[in-house]
Amino acid sequence: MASEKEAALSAVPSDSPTIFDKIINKEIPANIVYEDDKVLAFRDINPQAPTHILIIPKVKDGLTGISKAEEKHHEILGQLLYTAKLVAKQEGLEKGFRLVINDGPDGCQSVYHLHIHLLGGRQMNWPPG
Ligand code: TR5
Repeated sequence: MASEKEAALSAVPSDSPTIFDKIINKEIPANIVYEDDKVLAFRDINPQAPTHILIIPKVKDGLTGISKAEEKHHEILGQLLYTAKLVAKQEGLEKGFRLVINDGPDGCQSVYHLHIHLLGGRQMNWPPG
């Protein structure tokens, strides 16, 4: 069976609903760590670090990925980043953390609903793979 990342390499960018819509609508369970009227944050099902959380806009509004951002998205983009900082604090990541946005096939994006990965709880490496 193909891994999530192998699947990403063949994923076709699309504006169709994704698994994240089902999480937003509470149709499938997720380990939610933060929620307000605009933003949802939940634990990644396949964690790449002791803390691995995805921060997403509740309304996609065309934001399949960061490359689709337009001027009208300034506010939600700021809210997503600020939420990442809040959640990092909530998770006790005082020693630091990493934020990642994968975009498109070369970026190894697998879910076409904008999301910020918050990774922490271990020493990160650089350069990333
Ligand atoms: O590869 P990109 O950057 O698009 O990140 C997508 C992320 O969504 C991956 O890290 C996946 O592990 C994560 N993912 C995929 C599913 C899922 C999830 N995180 C939480 N819950 C999930 N469910 C219920 N289903 C998924 N298919």
